[in-house]
Amino acid sequence: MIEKKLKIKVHIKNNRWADGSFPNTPDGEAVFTITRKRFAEAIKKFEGMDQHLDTFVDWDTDNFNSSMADTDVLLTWDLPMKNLAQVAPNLKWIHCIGAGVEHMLPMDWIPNGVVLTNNKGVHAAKAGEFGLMSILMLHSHMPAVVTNQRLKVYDSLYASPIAGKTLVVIGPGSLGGAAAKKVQALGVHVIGVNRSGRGVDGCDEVVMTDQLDKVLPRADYLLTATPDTPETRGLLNRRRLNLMKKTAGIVNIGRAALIDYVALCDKLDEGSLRGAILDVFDPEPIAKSSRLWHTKNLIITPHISADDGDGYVPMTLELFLRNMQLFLTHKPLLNPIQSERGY
Ligand code: OXD
Repeated sequence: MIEKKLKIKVHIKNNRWADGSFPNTPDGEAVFTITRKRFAEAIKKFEGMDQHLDTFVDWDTDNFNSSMADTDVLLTWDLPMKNLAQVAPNLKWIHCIGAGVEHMLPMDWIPNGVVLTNNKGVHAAKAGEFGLMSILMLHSHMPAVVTNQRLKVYDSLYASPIAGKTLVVIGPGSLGGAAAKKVQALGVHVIGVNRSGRGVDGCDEVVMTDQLDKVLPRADYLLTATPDTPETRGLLNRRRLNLMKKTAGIVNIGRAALIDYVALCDKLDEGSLRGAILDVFDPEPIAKSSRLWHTKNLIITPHISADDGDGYVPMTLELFLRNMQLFLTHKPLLNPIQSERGY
């Protein structure tokens, strides 16, 4: 039961697209914008909720300071963090419309008593399909086929069904776990790598991160789906990439900082990996001068692996409003970020 109380002011901060920002394309802006219409559509499923909310839809920081003065809840990708307690003295909860919150690190700016939540779960279905597609593409030599096509090379690259191969997933959480389940269903042996070593659906084995060196040489395929934190940054360095089979393929749908892309490009160019499919970069968009564009057996996808083009905002709002029910009834929120961990 939602108890009767004064209205909760929700400030929705949308971002106009801009290079080097989020979103960084006009298409991205269309996918991620929370319009008044989309909000009204989503709230229909939550009977009586609208009478508790006073919602202000904004762009960038057009009205940020004036509106945040009496805002209780902020729904956004990012925000000006400086002096937040003074700018928004009533603020109690910030929901980030992304899964990754590395742009908010370090989280020493969060005022006492303010909870930060993220969009975990919204990406799973799309990431699962994209992960499965990418592993099958690597298995069928598609990065090499595309490279050959550019070079007008007609080379027959055969592959058998994938059953019996081994996939290592670094970060078998919401995104990586969804991909693991789909790939495992094809008879692939899946090894998860996470901080705790605790079992995960879709993984036949799970090892702790400190066992990574032991499992990398077993990987026919490697899928990485980690947040960008001090612990994950640079984890897949040149030394570790060198532990992998020459025939192995790599997919990254998490964050670029996990992998040494220079070392990866070296290995791809010299033919000591089967191929790679990378969806995340730093910076995004990739500079026109980047070596990535012409690296052999590399397929670039522009950060589209986990974002459902039609469903992203409806799913985000469904999660946000479910959380709002908890907020209104003073219950713990879903997806709280642990600021010291950074995810
Ligand atoms: C996210 C992403 O963090 O799509 O939401 O990368």
